Amino acid sequence: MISPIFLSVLLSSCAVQLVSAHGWLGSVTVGSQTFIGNVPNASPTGTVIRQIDDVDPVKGASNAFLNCGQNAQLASDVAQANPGDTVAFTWVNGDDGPWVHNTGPMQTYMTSCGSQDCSSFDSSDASWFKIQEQGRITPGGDWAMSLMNTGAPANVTIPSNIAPGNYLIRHELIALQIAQTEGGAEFYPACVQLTIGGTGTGTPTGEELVKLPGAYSDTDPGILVDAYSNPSADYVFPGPPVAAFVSGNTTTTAPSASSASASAAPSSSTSASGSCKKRRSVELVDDVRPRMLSRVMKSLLPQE
Ligand SMILES: [Cu+2]
Repeated sequence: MISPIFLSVLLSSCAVQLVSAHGWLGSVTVGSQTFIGNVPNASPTGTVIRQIDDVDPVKGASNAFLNCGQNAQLASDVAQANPGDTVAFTWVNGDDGPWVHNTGPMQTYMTSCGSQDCSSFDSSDASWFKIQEQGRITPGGDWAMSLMNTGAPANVTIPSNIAPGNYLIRHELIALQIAQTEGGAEFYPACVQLTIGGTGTGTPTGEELVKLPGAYSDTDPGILVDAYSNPSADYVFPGPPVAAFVSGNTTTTAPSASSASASAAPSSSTSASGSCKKRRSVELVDDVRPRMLSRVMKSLLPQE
């Protein structure tokens, strides 16, 4: 029998951990070089990932922070990359454990920083083009985002024919677990500063360029959507189509499920972070994973 006092202590200690249900871009590997992101709100050190100040999702399609994430700041460094390189985005939750959400698509955009180094480029009015999008792994199956629950990165290929220059690459997760209500979709954008070499000539057309925010509406079919009622329905990606020059785009976002754990980035897979999710309304029902429950929480729940 659980005493009411014990239960209330348990629940209030959970309350302070709710922040762990969200997350941020913890690190990125560009080609063979890995860069660690600054913890939100921590004193920044040199990196190529623009630092945010809040692990909570960006809410609302016209939110200014849709651009590069919550109050994103310029990063001091720039990663060198080449056309065709893999950029591996490793998202973590608020406690540095693996990403917790598993319902929703991922998309990747780029924008030119022009002749200037991206470390001084204000992207708020930038024109972005899409280079990648991925929804479910198989029709009616799990979303690609779920592969990151093991700590695996999402792998995106820099277009093999992209023109050289300074670019921001913007990876975006859209968590849809409460997106059946307008304004419920959770946006997690993150920007990485690159300089791309090579001799490519690929550029987007004018019609393929969009503003962020600006490209989405809260009522877009991929943003105001019940992700559960009809799993085999085609997902309608918000924003523009992938730019036409991105030929041979291999959108192998995250490794296949069978190899995910083998290639997963180091992570504390036994972390009890996010252990309180089952106690939070319907929003997180979808995200509950047994390994994320602490032993104590587990003992309070029906055995699965
Ligand atoms: Cu979250």
